[in-house]
Amino acid sequence: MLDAPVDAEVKARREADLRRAWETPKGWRYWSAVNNTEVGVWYSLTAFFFMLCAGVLALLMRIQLAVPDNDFLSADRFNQFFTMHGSAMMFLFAVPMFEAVSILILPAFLGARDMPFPRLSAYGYWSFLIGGIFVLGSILFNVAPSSGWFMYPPLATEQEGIGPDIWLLGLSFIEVASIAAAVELIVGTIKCRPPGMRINLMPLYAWYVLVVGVMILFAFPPLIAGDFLFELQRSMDWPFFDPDRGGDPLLWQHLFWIFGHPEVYIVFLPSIAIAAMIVPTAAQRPMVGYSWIVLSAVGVGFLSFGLWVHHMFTTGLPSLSLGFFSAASEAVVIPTGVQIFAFVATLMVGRVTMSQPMLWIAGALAIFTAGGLTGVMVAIAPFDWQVHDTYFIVAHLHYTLFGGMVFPIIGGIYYFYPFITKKKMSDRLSRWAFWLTFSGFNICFLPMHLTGLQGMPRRVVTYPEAAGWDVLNMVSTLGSFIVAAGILVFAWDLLRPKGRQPLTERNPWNAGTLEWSHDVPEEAWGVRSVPYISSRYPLWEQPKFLERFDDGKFYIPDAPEGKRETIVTSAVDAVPQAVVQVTGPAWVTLWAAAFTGGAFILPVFKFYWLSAFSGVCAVACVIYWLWTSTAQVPKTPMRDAGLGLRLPVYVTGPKAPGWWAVFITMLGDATAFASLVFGVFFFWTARPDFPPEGAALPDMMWALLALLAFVVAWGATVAARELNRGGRQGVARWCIVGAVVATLAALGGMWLAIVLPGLQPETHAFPAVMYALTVWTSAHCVLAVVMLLYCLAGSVFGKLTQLYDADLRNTTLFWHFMCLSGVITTLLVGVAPRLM
Ligand code: HEM
Ligand SMILES: [Cu+2]
Repeated sequence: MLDAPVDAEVKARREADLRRAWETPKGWRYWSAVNNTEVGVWYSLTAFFFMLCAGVLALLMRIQLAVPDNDFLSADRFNQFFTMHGSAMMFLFAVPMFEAVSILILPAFLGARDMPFPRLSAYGYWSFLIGGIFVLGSILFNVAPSSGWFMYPPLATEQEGIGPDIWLLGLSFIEVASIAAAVELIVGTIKCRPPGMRINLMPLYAWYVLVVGVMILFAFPPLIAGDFLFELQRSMDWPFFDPDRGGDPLLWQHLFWIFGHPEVYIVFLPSIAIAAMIVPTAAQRPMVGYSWIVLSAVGVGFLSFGLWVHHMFTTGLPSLSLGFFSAASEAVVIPTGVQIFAFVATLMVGRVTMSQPMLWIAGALAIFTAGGLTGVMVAIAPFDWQVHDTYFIVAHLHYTLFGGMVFPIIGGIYYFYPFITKKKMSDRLSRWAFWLTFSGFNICFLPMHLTGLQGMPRRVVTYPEAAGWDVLNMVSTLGSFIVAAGILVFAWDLLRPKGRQPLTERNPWNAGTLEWSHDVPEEAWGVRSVPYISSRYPLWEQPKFLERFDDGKFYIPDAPEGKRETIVTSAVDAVPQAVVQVTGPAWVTLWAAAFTGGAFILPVFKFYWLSAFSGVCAVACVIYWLWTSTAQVPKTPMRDAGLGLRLPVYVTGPKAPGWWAVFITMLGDATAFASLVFGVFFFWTARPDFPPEGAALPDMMWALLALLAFVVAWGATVAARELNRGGRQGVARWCIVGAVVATLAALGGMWLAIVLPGLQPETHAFPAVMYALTVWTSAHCVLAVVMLLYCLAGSVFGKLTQLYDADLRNTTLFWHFMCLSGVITTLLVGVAPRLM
């Protein structure tokens, strides 16, 4: 079948259909596009732009520090600058850049037509843009946050002005967008691989996407939970971090670093991923030690969650935990080393030819390794006591971040540029950019190790001449401008018009992985046909691959209904399961993002009602978007997928990408909740006055009634799913109504339990924590009601039927988590305080 010729007329017709289905909107409608190629490019360029902004702040700081007793910047400005520089680099550049690049190229790696939820990508992008402009823009109005990128209380809780609120709310908003993108990337890797691409044939990049996506999923929620508590303290004066009223600033440090340390690896692993694609191409041979690399990547991801305490070595922890976290911090060197050695081995056994991207990768390896070495030093607690909060740390963190992130990303851009534009970037400019950046970087940051050892603290606006740090600082400043020159050369090469430059040939680096099968840049359909994969480097190892691919001889080479479709396969073995529709262009994603932004941003200015209104509008937009896209009963249940395969066009339950998306989102959500629970146990064990002597305790009876109502609501939802599946839709609808009523009852019971006994959240951390748990779970109750009503409407209007029940199954899945957190909340509120 694969060798039979394809009729030219059929081929042309299929191509025309595909072209029509995947057409990019023209004119101003272009901005309603949702396809990964458009969104990915906007996303990457925006992240790059934010990086340049953060870089300008760095240069201004370096000017200030060039000479002693300088007054180029005021102290307050300087504080805003380093806070913004650090926060923007981490939240607006490092993480989003990875997600942006992945959205752009992952479908090509997987031979998919698009990401599974294109509108979600677009929503994530617009949220990122709005949030980023808001957070970064604050610097122009001189109101930016200024207490450092980790916002330690009490400094940040006491601070006047809206700076900390901008940080807490603006960045929470961006974190939500980051999680949305992570969900999309994880589901894409699990469910949208081409037939035959078993999990052990996945390109290494996809493995890293999976690992990093999962890390984002578990690392960001603790920070969101922390932000939530923090903002409650700032706006409502609930004293979570105030020791005078039973709070504890260390709780913030824990929550921040449970996020903050994995974050370092979230930033660094994607670069390894890029290197893992470039290295085999440069060596022209398959990667050595594929399984070892995968294992170590998973190992690093896992270990990185056990290290956070090494950022708190100076807070007076018991020496047992010092020893443990110190050892664990050293242990992470092993899996990191395995990956780097595998790369070096591949390069040694291959014949390395390619220079442009490889140069940057080599620079990255050198710089990152140097940063890793100082990391090993500061992981030893007594050494850290000496250099904590000095320029030694500034040097260390820039070596790891610059070497681990900026260099590989630039290398990756050189490598993938021809894939996106069919042009190459300039060899000559690349060399200039590299050597300027590389030498400038070392001139800037190498001396900082010394300034640090000589005692210069970080985050100081200036220093006296007598300290003797002036020469080293001047050198650093010169270096920073050399880096800037290098980055500018790179940016120029990236953005300069290349109209007259000839197109490159297809697969210019002679790579072996699937993404290079793309040929025609103007065709927006992604892949001409979804291939069958039987090797890790199909372009090297599968005979006649490109020919068959181009002729559309593999799966879904057409779009008979003019719809955008992609293939869904099973999670481990990539057995084809369905051809599903993906969503097309829409403005509603932009609106949804704008209203979500309103909900997060308006409270900064104390417009609480407007914010609530904006939140309602955001939910309305999302409902409209789902109602008009996924909630569609297909006309024909099966479709010819090519190669003699017939596949359903609708799947529900664990086969469906949507089910996975809910499951994964709920894992993240449960992690945020678990962080709040961690807070309860933290106070319980760390504070003798939790609850304080003679304090009012929540009412046990109402809490237990609420617990009961949660269980009933859960049972009714499960019953609705089963009855609907059994064809008894009428009863199923009543069950849904029952679930709604029970949820509202649970909501009421929870509030009565804390309001009736007269708990006052402003007085002490104990009632504040009880309130916080209740607020969190209440918000989920409201969401649960919305989801149930959505299902009810779907059932009434014929969008949710016996066979097409994905919405109800997803809602039930949500309810499993909801019920669990409801039960835990009511037990913690109603029962636990009596045991403390
Ligand atoms: C030319 C490039 C860069 C220069 C000259 C530079 C310079 C600086 C300076 C002067 C500080 C403040 C040090 C202090 O006062 O304590 C700083 C802090 C920081 N930088 Fe950079 N930086 C650069 C690139 C980056 C990159 C690429 C990243 C991350 C991807 C990054 C992340 C950070 C972080 C997280 C902080 C800590 C902020 C804080 O203390 O709150 N920097 N940098
Ligand atoms: Cu760390």
